[in-house]
Amino acid sequence: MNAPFRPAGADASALPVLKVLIAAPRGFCAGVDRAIEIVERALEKYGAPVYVRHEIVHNRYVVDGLKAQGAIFVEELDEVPDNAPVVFSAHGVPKSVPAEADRRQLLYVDATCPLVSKVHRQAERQIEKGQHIVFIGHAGHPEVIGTMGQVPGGMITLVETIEDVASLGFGPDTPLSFLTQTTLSVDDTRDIVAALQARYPHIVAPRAEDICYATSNRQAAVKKIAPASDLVLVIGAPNSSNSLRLVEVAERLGTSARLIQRSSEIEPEWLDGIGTLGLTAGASAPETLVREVIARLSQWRQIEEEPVIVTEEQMTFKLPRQLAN
Ligand code: 2E6
Ligand code: F3S
Repeated sequence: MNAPFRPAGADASALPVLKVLIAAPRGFCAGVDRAIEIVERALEKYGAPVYVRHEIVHNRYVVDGLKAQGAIFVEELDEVPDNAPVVFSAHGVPKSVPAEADRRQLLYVDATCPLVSKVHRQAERQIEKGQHIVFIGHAGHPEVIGTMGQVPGGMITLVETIEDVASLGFGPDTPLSFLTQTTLSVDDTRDIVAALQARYPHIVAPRAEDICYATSNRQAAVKKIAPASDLVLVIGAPNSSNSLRLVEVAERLGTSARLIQRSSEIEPEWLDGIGTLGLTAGASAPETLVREVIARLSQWRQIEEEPVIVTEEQMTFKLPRQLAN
């Protein structure tokens, strides 16, 4: 049965109720806020065009907004002309990238999230101490490429799963440490770390958890809304690691979940038989897209929004010196 449709201005109370459990925290984290502000300030200070190496954050709406202001997005530095400023994305870059920028005397600004940079510094320290690093992350993700590129090849080994841990070939005397990507599943990572510690009891853990506060808070909020929801919608991009993890969290609790980039993807049939909908947004998805989803849902249903707050976030990060005031 197709959901009734409400033309603009018609009486919403005639429509069936849809309770929307809206997760908090959701959406932008401090690292994303900072990265976007870096591009905007670079445009103000240097004028357009400003080049950005990789999507500044994994969100098309954000990227299109910055393109409209004069940003040009590229994947590699060889696409940046010699006299143009370039910003490195929030996900971080291998050491070879600033080295190449220095060699070419490019003006660059690094928008790597400070919590990713912290992992980079830990990697350097662990290598200085003579430890081989086992890095837990998703192959091919730009943050993984960036973090693995902080240390010489052959000194860091990627594992994605417990099965990867079982096939590691280190002897019992190899000095080992581990680090992780910032946007992993909290639950999967706990299991992978346990498998590593079981095989290599001497492996050195990071000083503090590498999974960032925003990732773990957004997962905790989905754990709260999913059991009470008939369907969870996650606003985020298919290449956004932290957003994909939110879909997984809901599904593992037995609730169907869909990743959407924009409200226009929502089909009215998705609401058939749905009384309670969970709604959240990945760390790179702006709040305006959440409001857009609520507006679309209200074409078919009388929306009763209920915020579900697991914690309040206060984190902010300073801008790089080049762009601070
Ligand atoms: C940088 C590091 C972590 O795919 P991922 O979740 O890493 O990235 P975005 O851009 O979706 O989220 C923000 C971010 C930036 N997270
Ligand atoms: Fe940084 Fe975590 Fe956001 S690593 S960019 S605070 S998702």
